[in-house]
Amino acid sequence: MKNVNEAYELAKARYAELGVDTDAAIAKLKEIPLSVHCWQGDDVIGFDHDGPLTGGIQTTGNYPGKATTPEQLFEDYEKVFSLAPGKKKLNVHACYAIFEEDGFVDRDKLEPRHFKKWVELAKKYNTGIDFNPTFFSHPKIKDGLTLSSPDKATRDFWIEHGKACVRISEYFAKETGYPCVMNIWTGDGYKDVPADRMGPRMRYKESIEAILSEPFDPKLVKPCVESKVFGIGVESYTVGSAEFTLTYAATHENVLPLMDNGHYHPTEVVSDKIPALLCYWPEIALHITRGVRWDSDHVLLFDDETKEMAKEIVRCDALDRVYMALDYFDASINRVSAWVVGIRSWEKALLSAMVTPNAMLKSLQDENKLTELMMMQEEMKTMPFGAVWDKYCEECGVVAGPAWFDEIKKYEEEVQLKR
Ligand code: RNT
Ligand code: ZN
Repeated sequence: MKNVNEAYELAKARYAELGVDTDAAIAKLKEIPLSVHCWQGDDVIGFDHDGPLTGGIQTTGNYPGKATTPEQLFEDYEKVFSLAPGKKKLNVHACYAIFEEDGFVDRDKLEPRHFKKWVELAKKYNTGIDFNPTFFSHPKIKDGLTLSSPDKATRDFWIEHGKACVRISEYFAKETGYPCVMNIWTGDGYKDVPADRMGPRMRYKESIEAILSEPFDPKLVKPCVESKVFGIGVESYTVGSAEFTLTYAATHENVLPLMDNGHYHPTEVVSDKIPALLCYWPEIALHITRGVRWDSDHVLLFDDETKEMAKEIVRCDALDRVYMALDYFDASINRVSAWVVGIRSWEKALLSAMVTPNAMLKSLQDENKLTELMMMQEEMKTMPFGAVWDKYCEECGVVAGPAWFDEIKKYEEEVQLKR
């Protein structure tokens, strides 16, 4: 892009007037890892089954060119990494196990060797891997339930899956040198009014305890529990509700709460929950998504709530205490472009938060100068942020401005549409 440096120098001077060091912000953001979900590439299907996506989550759309093999997914992932700036980590679901000559094993028997290729990809990018046991899209889900099922054999199968994932998570951490955030989410629940709400929760609690009785080094493996308010076909009752998971994490050593911002009632905002949890938790985890009217997992955009979440992480000085992961899936548009737009949106949100004069705004609040605070917050919205963003992209070696989409068009024509 033309004039990136000239525009940046002007912008830098404007920000300097407010006491903001844009060079420092750019340098810092380059070091902040963002966990990039592999499941945007193939509509949350994976490689271990032929069946549909189940468990209360859904993708909509059938844009051509979906990755259906590990090779294709890796190819797409690499394209994404070349078009989105910043330090990325891989985020893999257990259903993305890669079975080679020695063949298929079920989820309770998964071993590190089934993820060897993922480790090779991570090493290529000198990064780590986050991991997720997959408690959906599988015949052993009985009547919509996994870890909370009244059937012991069903629970045991899924507990064994969880334990296998703890071992794989530790393998990832040891191989890559980066801790592995291992997130437990199940879609367990009921479509209609249940007769017993506590029973499934007690069983869920015991099952998670059984999974995490598998020995692990808490410096290497960071287990999380993710809450949810409802799912498709599971509207009346969700076993892993917000209160359940937050209390589980609070009462069990070495377990973190994970908030997905699609998983609350529509007027609740995770931007307000982040600083609440940071008052108590040394570390928390996030799934960053965009819900449109429900937990629709639309592609993340640089919108107001996205910016507000990033602002909270930055102004609480918590960039090293919050594990940030993307979690959305759109099958109605080019999937690689969807991936890139979401990553770029979160990186923009973080950079924009980092060039906000947070200390000055805080002191206006503390001095009760609320008229001036409102005015300043509005003025900030028209600062020349775009010039700082373009500079960040160029420094990261990715295309600034919309020209990155030329690459998508080329890739779609030459690779995706030939699949
Ligand atoms: C579902 C949860 C969960 C999944 C992924 C695929 O509502 O958000 O995190 O999206 O595990
Ligand atoms: Zn999620």
